[in-house]
Amino acid sequence: MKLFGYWRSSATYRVRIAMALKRISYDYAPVNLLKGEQKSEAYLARNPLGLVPTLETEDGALLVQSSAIIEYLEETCPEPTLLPGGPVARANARAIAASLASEAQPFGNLRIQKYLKDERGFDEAAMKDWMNRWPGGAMAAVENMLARTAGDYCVGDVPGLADCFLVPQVYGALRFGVDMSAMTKINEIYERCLKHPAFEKAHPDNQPDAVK
Ligand SMILES: N[C@@H](CCC(=O)N[C@@H](CS)C(=O)NCC(=O)O)C(=O)O
Repeated sequence: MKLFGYWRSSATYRVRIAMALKRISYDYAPVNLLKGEQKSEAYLARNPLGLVPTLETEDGALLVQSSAIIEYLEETCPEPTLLPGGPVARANARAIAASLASEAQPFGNLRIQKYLKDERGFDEAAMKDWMNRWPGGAMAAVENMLARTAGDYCVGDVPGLADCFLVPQVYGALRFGVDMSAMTKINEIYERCLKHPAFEKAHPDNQPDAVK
């Protein structure tokens, strides 16, 4: 399989964590978002959304949207599973992942940042305020959900789907100055995940296209 992505992309990072947890090996094809390669004709032919990641499967299918890619991996490589036991725990894991994927990450995406800075004149302080209010606000809601679901990881004591979404979101939030000081459980899980070998392998700094 071949994963098209970018080292700092949170959506690519989710897929890398899932693949590392499942011990799936793959080739990596960097797409430089800062150079706009996601909008090139060649890349759009692979991913009509113009976003990373894209996963090319062994039989040549081109999969887009990190949630759909992770579901595909779960279906085709069920062990070790990313989902906790029991329908309620599974619903909670999916709810945390969905909250981060649809209510936090989109508001901090590169194209939104570019629009706010270039077309709306947002300076650094206004950007920080935006990041705290929108992605940060959604993360604060997830912190409250974790009070019901977390053990050592987001749902129970085994890392899984929700952690694949949480860790990249925290990585981005730290970059963009989101105040996470009151997000005790999120910080605790993040620190624990960083020490886990699969999360370490998937970390942006450990990717071939990482800029040191
Ligand atoms: N919902 C999509 C989000 C993908 C996404 O937003 N990717 C970002 C990087 S994290 C991207 O490609 N941004 C490029 C741009 O904004 O032009 C997914 O989960 O795959």
